[in-house]
Amino acid sequence: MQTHDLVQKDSFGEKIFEQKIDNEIKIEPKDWMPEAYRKTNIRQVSQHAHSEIVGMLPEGAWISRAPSLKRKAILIAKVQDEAGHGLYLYSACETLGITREETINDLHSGKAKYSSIFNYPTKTWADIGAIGWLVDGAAIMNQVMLTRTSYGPYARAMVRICKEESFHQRQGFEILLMLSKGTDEQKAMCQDAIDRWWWPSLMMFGPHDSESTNSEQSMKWKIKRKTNDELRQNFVDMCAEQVKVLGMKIPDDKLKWNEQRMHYDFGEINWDEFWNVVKGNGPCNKERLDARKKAWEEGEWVREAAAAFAEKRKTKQQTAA
Ligand code: BYC
Repeated sequence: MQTHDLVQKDSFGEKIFEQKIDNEIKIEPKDWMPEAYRKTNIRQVSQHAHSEIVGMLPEGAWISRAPSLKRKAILIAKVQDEAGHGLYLYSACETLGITREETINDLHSGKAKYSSIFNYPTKTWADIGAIGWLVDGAAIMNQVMLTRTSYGPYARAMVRICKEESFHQRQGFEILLMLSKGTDEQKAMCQDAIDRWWWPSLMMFGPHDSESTNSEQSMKWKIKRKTNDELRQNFVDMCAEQVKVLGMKIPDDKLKWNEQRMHYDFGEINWDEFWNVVKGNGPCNKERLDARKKAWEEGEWVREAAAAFAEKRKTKQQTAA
């Protein structure tokens, strides 16, 4: 094929791509798509998958210390759900032409990011409640818009994930509600967890729109449907009301209802802390990555056994046919 044929084919493909984006038709794996669109999706979907898998660690640490059998069973189910989310997302990512191994290598080498939130420690049982209420709450706020993202496999994965995240958020809120009605010590534990998780949860939405390098293009391509600041504001508005039910306080002196804006005003995030964590220097970054690398190495024999079994089954089926 001549170079000009390729250019013509690309410009035809681009026209169809743009029409689909304009008309809210999903882009599917075999459709033509601009290379930068593919790369942006690989970046976002793989980082999202890594976040789900790394996100199992802070809560996983409390499975053996859950205060009752019922709490243990719920927490195990929740952590397993996160593993499932990671798997749907790694699979969605593979449809963009990258292998699972490549994405995982990028996580282990530090090339790919994962959500800053999972680099904080879980110090008490109340942290499990705060993660459910605030972290899963922030995640849903972001992910509901992603059910309408323009890349089909990502959008479809998000539908199921959102249903599960909604259960996660409620179970977290219920843990805090129980503690908030408990002894003075339990109430203090509840407030302490909210104090430590509030600001990192606001950081989950990413930098201000003015500092967000990817937002403008991702909004044009309808990968993102709302900006980082819009979603963060929606989250603050929601939590500022929910915290009243708990009888607890959000650790922000500037949090105040603004009648004109019809939104809550709130204080400034410590962006130095955010970027420090994103660059790998948060309280648990090293611990989290070491845990993931160890799990990958220790799981090698399982992957090899599964591949050998699949090969054996294929040969058997071919021989039978
Ligand atoms: N942490 O241009 P921007 C869960 C990076 S897990 C680390 O605004 P974008 C759960 C960003 O990647 C849910 N890095 O980026 C699991 C970019 O760097 P690169 C996780 C961050 O992509 C277990 C740079 O900063 N959710 O639910 O347009 C238990 C500039 O940012 C962060 C998702 O992953 C951060 N917080 O917007 C419980 C949702 N923020 O990549 C719960 C999917 C920004 O150019 N992702 N950066 O090197 C997204 O919606 C978007 O990627 C973001 C950022 C809103 C996060």
